[in-house]
Amino acid sequence: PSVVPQKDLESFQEHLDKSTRILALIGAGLSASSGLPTFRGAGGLWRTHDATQLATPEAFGRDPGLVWQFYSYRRHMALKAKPNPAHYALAELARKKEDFITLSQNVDGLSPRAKHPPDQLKLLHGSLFDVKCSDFFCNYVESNNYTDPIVPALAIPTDESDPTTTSALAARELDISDINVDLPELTFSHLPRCPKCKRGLLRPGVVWFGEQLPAKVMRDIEEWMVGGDKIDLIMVIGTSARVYPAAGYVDAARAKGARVAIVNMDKNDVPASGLYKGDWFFEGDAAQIMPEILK
Ligand code: BJW
Repeated sequence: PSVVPQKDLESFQEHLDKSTRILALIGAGLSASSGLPTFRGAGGLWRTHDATQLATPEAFGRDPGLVWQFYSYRRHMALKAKPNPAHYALAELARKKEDFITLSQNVDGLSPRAKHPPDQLKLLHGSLFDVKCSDFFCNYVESNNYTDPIVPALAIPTDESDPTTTSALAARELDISDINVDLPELTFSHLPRCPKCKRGLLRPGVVWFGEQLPAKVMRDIEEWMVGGDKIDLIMVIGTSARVYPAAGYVDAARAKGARVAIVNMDKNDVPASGLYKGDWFFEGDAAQIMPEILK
C-alpha cells in the first residue's frame, strides 16, 4: 500500500518531470532499511560510545584499537548488507536525468553497489573501503580495499561454545556492538600498518569531524552549482541535515530556486523542514517512498 498522499505525489511528480537540474542529499536513513544503523537517535550508540564521538581524529589518537574495531565492524556489516529500493531508484533517476547528482554522506558503498552512475555520485564523507595512512607526512591512500577483516586481530569474534557449531558450519558471529560481548584491547602492533612509510597506522578513508571534505568532490559540486542559472529540485533523504558543509547544500540549492522535497522517517528530526519549509515532506521509510515518488 502507498504511504504517500496522492495529492503530494502528483504535485511532486509534476515538478520532477519538468526538472532538469536536480540534487539529492542522502544520509544514513537511506541505508537504515538495509540494516545499517544511523548516527543520531536510536541506533546511534555503539556499545557505550556515541557513534559521532568515535568519528573524530581525537578518538583515533586516543584509542586507535577501539576506533578500528568500530570501523571494522561497520565494514563487515556494510559488506553483508544489500542496497535497498531507494538506492536503486536514485541510480535509475541518474540514468534518466543527466544533470542530476547525488551528494552522499554515506560511506557504506551501497549506492555504488546499486550501480549509481559514478560521475553523478559525490561521496562527501569518503568510504569505509578506502584506507589511508594516518601519518601526517605520508600520503598513502588505497581505494576499494574490501579485505574483511583488514588484519586478523579485527576478525569478529565467534561463539565458540555454540553447540550447533561443527567444523562444517561457521561458528556464530558475536554482535560486538553489544556491550555484553567482551572486546579485546587492541594496540599498535595488532592494527593495520602503512605499507608505504611502514611507520604510520592505516586508518579508514572517511571524513571525521574537523577534517576537510575531499577537495575534488567539493570542487566538482561547486562547478555543478555554478554550471547553470538555477536548480529545480533538491531531495533531502534520510538525513538529519545537521552536519556541515553537507547540510549547507540545501540552503545553496534553495538560493538558486530549488524546491525542497524531504523524505524522512521522523518529521521532527530535520532542521531543514522547519528552516527551509520543505515544499514536500514524505514521512516514512525511504526504501519504500523513493521508488514510489520516482516512478
Ligand atoms: C530515516 C530512516 C528511514 C532513519 N527512512 N529516514 C557550521 C556550523 C556548525 C558547525 C560546523 C559548521 N561547519 C562545519 C562545522 C563543524 C562540523 C559540523 O558540522 N558539526 C555539526 C555537527 C554542528 N563539520 C565538520 O567538522 C566537517 N568538516 C569541516 O567542516 O571541515 C572544515 C575544515 C576547514 C579547514 C580545515 C579543516 C577543516 C566534517 C564533517 C564530517 C562528518 N563525518 C561523519 C562521520 C563519517 C565517517 C563515518 O561514517 O563514521 O559523517 S559524522 C556522521 O554524520 C556521518 C554522517 O555522514 C553525518 C550525517 O549524519 P546523517 O547521515 O544525517 O545521519 P543521522 O543519524 O544524523 O540522521 C539519520 C536520519 O535518517 C534521521 O533524520 C532519521 O529520522 C532518518 N531515518 N531511518 C528515512 N528508514
